[in-house]
Amino acid sequence: MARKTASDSARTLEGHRNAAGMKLAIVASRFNDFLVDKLVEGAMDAVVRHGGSLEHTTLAWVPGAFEIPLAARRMAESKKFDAVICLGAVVRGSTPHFDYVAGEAAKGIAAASLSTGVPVIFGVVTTDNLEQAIERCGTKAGNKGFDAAVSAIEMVDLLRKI
Ligand code: INI
Repeated sequence: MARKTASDSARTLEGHRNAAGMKLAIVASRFNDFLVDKLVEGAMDAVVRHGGSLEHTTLAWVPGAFEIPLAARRMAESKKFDAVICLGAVVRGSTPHFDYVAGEAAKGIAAASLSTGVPVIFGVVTTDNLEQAIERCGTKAGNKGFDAAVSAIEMVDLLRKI
């Protein structure tokens, strides 16, 4: 159902969350893999719950969040995928170079999306401490991997309508 707008006459575009037939890629970083594994599970759960298929989903592992952009960009450039979902966990407490790793991951993911025109979704958990990270990886604060996959599905459908 399209969102209501202030004007009845405005044409409103909104992506639907139906992943049937979509080819999705996930790029996941192994650093903090006890957290990232949960994000991957969440993303795959979202794909299946929204009508997608894991047979059409490709998972690529990279060493850390810093390496996500290059792999994500290569996957997006390949045009084999409708969207690329980037998953990682960067925890400030244990990362003196947190700002560099998290910042480069965020910038690189955005650049990959804009330069290829393929939705490349930011599902990297960046937190001050481990407790906050655990909360975002499938406990108190939901699962950011699930959320990232839903964003990917919605963006693929939206771009098809524009
Ligand atoms: N990579 C992460 O994904 N999360 C982190 O918390 C992290 N810490 O703590 O340093 C991290 N570092 C590795 C980095 O992403 C690169 O893999 C490494 O610097 C090699 O380029």
